[in-house]
Amino acid sequence: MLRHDFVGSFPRADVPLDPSLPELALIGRSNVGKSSLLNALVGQRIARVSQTPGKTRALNVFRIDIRSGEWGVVTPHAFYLLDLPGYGYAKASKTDRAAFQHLLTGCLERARLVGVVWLLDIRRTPSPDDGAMQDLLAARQTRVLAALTKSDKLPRGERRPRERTLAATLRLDEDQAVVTSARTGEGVAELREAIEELIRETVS
Ligand SMILES: Nc1nc2c(ncn2[C@@H]2O[C@H](COP(=O)(O)OP(=O)(O)OP(=O)(O)O)[C@@H](O)[C@H]2O)c(=O)[nH]1
Ligand SMILES: [Mg+2]
Repeated sequence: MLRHDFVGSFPRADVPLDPSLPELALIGRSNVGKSSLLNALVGQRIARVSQTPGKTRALNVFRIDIRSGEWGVVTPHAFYLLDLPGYGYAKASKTDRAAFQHLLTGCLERARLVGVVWLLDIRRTPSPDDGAMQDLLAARQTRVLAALTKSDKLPRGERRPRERTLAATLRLDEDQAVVTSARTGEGVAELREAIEELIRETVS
């Protein structure tokens, strides 16, 4: 991913984006590291990060231009990356939680959404909210890349076994899951490639 632009911050999921391009959403519990991973993917701090859950409060849209050169041929692909509020933040007000949920489910219905990057903290057992998200994604047959975040907080030797356990719990293929850390950069290139592959598949 080379070029990126901040398109805007929107309170509603049905905002029209012009030009129309494939879209990919970052979803996961509050504080799981969505905005941090977005920054790691593009290699720059474009999304706001905070220690306090509930930082991202709107649909933030970034336009990404991929340029992959093979055999001297440069193929440009562009898509929108959608950074969303997290789910499951217990301390958020009831109104906020309902609004965030509405935004999230609305985004899953966007006509040009090609899939989601679903973030799960590698150290944690999936929460009931994660389970509800899993059901929603399955019902909608949304394509999922799972990013297991904050791997730097787990000793190296425990990462693969934990990846296998989580993939089994969430009924994901192991090639759908990537161990990542926004802090050390582990898995970021691999995730970037998986995203680019998904975008390429949908536009070709
Ligand atoms: N150690 C470690 N901390 C991380 C990593 N990624 C994010 N964090 C920290 O986790 C906290 C939350 O990160 P955010 O990127 O704001 O999380 P978010 O999912 O966007 O949160 P909301 O917008 O509130 O839903 C911040 O304190 C980050 O510094 C990581 O890979 N390793
Ligand atoms: Mg955020």
